[in-house]
Amino acid sequence: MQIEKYVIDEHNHQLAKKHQRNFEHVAADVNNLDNVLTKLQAFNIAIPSWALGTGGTRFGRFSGGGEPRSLEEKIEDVGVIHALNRSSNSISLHIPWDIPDNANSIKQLAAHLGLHFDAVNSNTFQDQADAAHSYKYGSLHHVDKAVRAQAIEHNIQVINYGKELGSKALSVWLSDGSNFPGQLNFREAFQRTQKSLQEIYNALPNDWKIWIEYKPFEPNFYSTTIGDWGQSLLLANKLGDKAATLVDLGHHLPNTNIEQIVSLLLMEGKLAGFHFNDSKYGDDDLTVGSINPYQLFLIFNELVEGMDARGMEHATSIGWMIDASHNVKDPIEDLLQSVQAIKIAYAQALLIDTEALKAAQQGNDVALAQEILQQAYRTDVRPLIAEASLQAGGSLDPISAYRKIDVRNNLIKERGLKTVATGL
Ligand code: LRH
Ligand code: MN
Ligand code: MN
Repeated sequence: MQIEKYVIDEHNHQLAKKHQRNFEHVAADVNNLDNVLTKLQAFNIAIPSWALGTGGTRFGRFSGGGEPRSLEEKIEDVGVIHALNRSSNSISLHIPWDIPDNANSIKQLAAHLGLHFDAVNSNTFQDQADAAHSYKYGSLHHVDKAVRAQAIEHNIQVINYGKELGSKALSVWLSDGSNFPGQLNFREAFQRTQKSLQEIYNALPNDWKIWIEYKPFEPNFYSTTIGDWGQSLLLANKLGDKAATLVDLGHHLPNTNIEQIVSLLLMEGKLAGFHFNDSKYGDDDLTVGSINPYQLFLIFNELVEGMDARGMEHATSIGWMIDASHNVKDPIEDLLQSVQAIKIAYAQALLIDTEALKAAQQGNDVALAQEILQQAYRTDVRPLIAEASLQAGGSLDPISAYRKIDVRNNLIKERGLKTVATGL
């Protein structure tokens, strides 16, 4: 299914008057309006191929109908998202959940929809049917060299798939860890991981990056071999310039100050990018901004400030990606909401009066510093995002357009009610 531009235009037309009123009201107080609109239009967030079907839990899975049955159909779904919001121009593949055997035709289909391929993700946290060795006790940190070699080989194969698709980064998340004290020698496990990663690093093309994701728990509940940003950064520093740390918002213990981590990784030139999601308890993978939008805003405050300080291009200097999926909402609506939440936080951060904030910090005027941040956070920036989307040829209100066009029922007609996409 493909959404024609005139359908979006028609829907925009119905919303135009109200939008104009709202937009003029907010725009009147924004003195860097052109800059904000230009930056919003340049900003894109990659969609994970594994989030286009209804997510499962270990207790069950309830398919929503019309789920993509193939990689081609997943790409079409991302095409729908991008046509509506003009901010989702790439897809991130998880291999072997998606195997791009026919790279040329896959690439063509994506290009036809205005899409390209973001980071490719390897998977050594599940055993594959034809694999010689099991990852039950880990992959890159495994005590058995043969298991490590299999996991290294898989990562190199993922790089090769990515090369054919035009990706520029390999994203590595390991579930390696231990469930019980005594199970592992921490130092040796870390050293084996480093050696294995070094071999993968050596296979990276010159213009590629390796993004090292950390996570403190799950599926292991005593230790994780790359458990936090310190351990990831340690590895990235040992590996070299092409390695950096990937921040998945759900991969922190409760109340962690993620924005401070972001600030320091940026300072070190070691922030690879993000897996955006939200959570209340752990790695809940809930829709971005659905639980703690203020934290998201504070992260974007650090991003905008830190990137500007280092002269970095916001849209292209790091990887922007969603890693959210769950089991009750229409996945496309969920992803539209996630992208919207990210753009809202970004736009609010762009509105911060940075000079005034700096002065308040220098003068230790704590109350004023808080006022300045919250002035931006409490601004309803949705009309600015709608305007940026309109100017880029997208929808003023992607979710209401999606419903009006009745995309899901059309997908169910096309694909059937009982389809299950590959993924978690
Ligand atoms: C691990 C993780 C990692 C995986 C994805 C499916 O929790 O965040 O990024 O690749 O989930
Ligand atoms: Mn992740
Ligand atoms: Mn996760």
